[in-house]
Parts: sequence; C-alpha cells; structure tokens
Amino acid sequence: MILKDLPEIFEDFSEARKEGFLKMKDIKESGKNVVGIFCTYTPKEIIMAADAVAVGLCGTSEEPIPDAEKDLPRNLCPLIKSSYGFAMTDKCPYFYFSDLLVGETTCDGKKKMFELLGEIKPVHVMQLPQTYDCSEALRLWKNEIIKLKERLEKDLGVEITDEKLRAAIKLRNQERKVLKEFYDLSMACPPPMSGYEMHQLLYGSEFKFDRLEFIESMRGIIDKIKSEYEAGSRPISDKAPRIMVTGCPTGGVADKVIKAIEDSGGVVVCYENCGGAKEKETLVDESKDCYDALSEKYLNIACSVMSPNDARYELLSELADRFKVDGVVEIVLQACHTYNVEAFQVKKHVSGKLGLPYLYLETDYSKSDSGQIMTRVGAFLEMIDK
Ligand code: BJ8
Repeated sequence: MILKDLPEIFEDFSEARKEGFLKMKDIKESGKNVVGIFCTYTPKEIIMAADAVAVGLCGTSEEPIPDAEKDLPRNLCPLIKSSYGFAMTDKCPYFYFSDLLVGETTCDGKKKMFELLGEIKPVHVMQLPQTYDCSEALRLWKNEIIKLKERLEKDLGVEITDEKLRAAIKLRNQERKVLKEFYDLSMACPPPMSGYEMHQLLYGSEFKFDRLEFIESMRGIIDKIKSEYEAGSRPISDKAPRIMVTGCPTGGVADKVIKAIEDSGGVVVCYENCGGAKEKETLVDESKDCYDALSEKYLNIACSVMSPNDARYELLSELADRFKVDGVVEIVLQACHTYNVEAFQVKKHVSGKLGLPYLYLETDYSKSDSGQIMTRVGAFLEMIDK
C-alpha cells in the first residue's frame, strides 16, 4: 500500500522526530529559546512571536513508563506516564533543551503531572475553561493567553509585539491550510496514500522546525501525489473499507492500531483527533484583534475535556460525509476518562445519526494486546459491506 516514488518523502517525515534532535541542538547553539508543549490548546503563535521554537513533548513510547510509575499511579494514561518518564530520566533531548514548559489544565492526569514537572523545569500552566459555550470562558481564556505572553516576555527576555504576533498567526494559518490540503487528498476514492503514511507525515510535521521550509516541502509532496494519481497510480484498492479514526492522540499506538486496520484490508482516510483534523479545520481570524482571534480559535477545539462537546459531533458528521467514510474506529488510551465516557455518545452519534459501523478500542503503549486488536479490527472490517 505504498506510493511508487514517494516512500522516501514519507520516510523523511517518519524520521523527523529523531532527526529533529540534532536540529534542536543547532537551534540552541544559535541562541534561540525552546518551549516544550503538551497539547493542541497551546497557542503556538505566541511562542513563535517570542522568536522561540515550540516543540511537542508528549511521550509516544512505553520505554520510560516503568520509571514514571515510581512516582505516578500505574492506572494512568500512557501518554502522561510516557511524557513524565522521559522528563524525569532526562532521556528526551527536546525536554532537555526546553527553556520553559507550557501546559494547560485539560484532563486531571495531565494537570497534576505538570505540578511534578515543575520540580524539574520551569512550567507555565494555562487555566483552560472546560466549556466553549460561554462568554466568561472566552474572557478567561483570552486573559490566560495574555498571561502566557507576559510569562514568555519575562522568562525569555523578549518583547512580543502585535506585528510579530500577526506574522506568526499568518504563518500558522498557512501551515493549517497546507496540511488540510494534504489530508484532503484522501477524499479521493480510492485514496492516493495509506492512512499510516498520512499519519507519519502529520506526526512528523510537528518536528520540522523551519516552518517556511516545511510549507514549501508540503507543496512539493502534494503536487507529487496529485500528479502520480492523475497519471493513474492507485496504491490503495477501491474495495478497501474507508475508516475514520477518532479519540485520543495516536502517536504512541499507530504501529499497533493503524497498521492493524490497514493490514486487515481497510484504509484510514481521515483522522478526527489531535494530530489530524481537530485543530486544523478552522483558521485564526486575521481580521480581528490578535488576542480575541486566538482565544476564539483555541477555545473552540473540540477535545473531550470540554463539556458539553457538541462541536465534536458536528466535526465527526462533516468529516464522515466529506471523506465518504464506511466505518469509524475510536481509540481510547487506557485511563483517559473524558474520551472513555464520551465514547458512549460518540457511538450513539456514529451508529445512530450517521448510520455507520463503530468500533471502540481501548489500549495502551504495550504490545500485549496486539493480537486481540488485530482480531477485533479484522472482524469489524469484515462486517463492513463494500
Ligand atoms: S486537545 S486530546 S492533546 S488534552 S489521552 S493526556 S486527555 S488522559 S492528550 Fe489531549 Fe490536548 Fe485534548 Fe488533544 Fe489526558 Fe486523555 Fe491522556 Fe490526553
């Protein structure tokens, strides 16, 4: 299921996290500041306007989890344990190079973990309101964004001007547009790439630190995929059930779950979760005051920590239609209570309102349930009449 001349492009992105380690060293040596982040709610534009580099620190490997469990409960989300484990053992170069960490009060596990991280590195925690449906929440969030600006100015010794912020907003919007154009290629039937390839590129894109160069390279990739497709290349069978993935971030489980879907004959055409469409579908309004526009944009992200979370159902409906989805797979990381509880309503929405088959998979970063997942995914795909 791989495009003829494209593997090297996807490989470049799948190695992006590792290769970024060396680039990060150069970035530090050039005198730039680095800010470690953990969540889609972080308004990266503010960090960019501080002339600093934002880097994602969410752990995607099970390797540091046993160390993390010395301080954290075992019954905690693997993403939190992995992130903390890398930090406490100093095994993540990105964590090591970070001058400041920025977190948000999203789920309980993450916000309490930030308190522990504060003993290792300076941490700034943004108080995230748990609803997007009220003006007080918007005011509070705008204030939190201003507080982040002030903290960065103080800690990094910089000034964040409106001009710099406007430029950062514009650049981030361009990134969103080009990434959307990329994943929208899979609206085609059959899609021009596997969901695993799409995942590796979307995930790897976070570790390309020269954003202008990244946007340019994305243009080249999109053009290449389009021209191969137009020339008749069909790497994916048109019989493959088209799957949308929703739920928790998939960085730590792609090799287990996405591969299981595609090795069983399906193809992932769309990711609704963080890393996929969740944050990229809407832009920051460039015509408004920067802080108003940023607070509106970021507060409206439909993560399960929000209550109620109607925007998620709207997004699921829109994507299911746009990508002509045949089934939905929800991935919930073990002990993620908000996604776990919300899965009940997601199932109702998907199988009731959208009339689509739905599969719920609860998993962690270990390989112990690989066989079971393969069996369940295989049975689910067989059920889909294509
Ligand atoms: S905006 S999904 S990145 S919070 S999986 S740590 S919620 S217990 S990662 Fe997330 Fe921001 Fe939401 Fe996206 Fe907690 Fe759940 Fe673990 Fe999670």
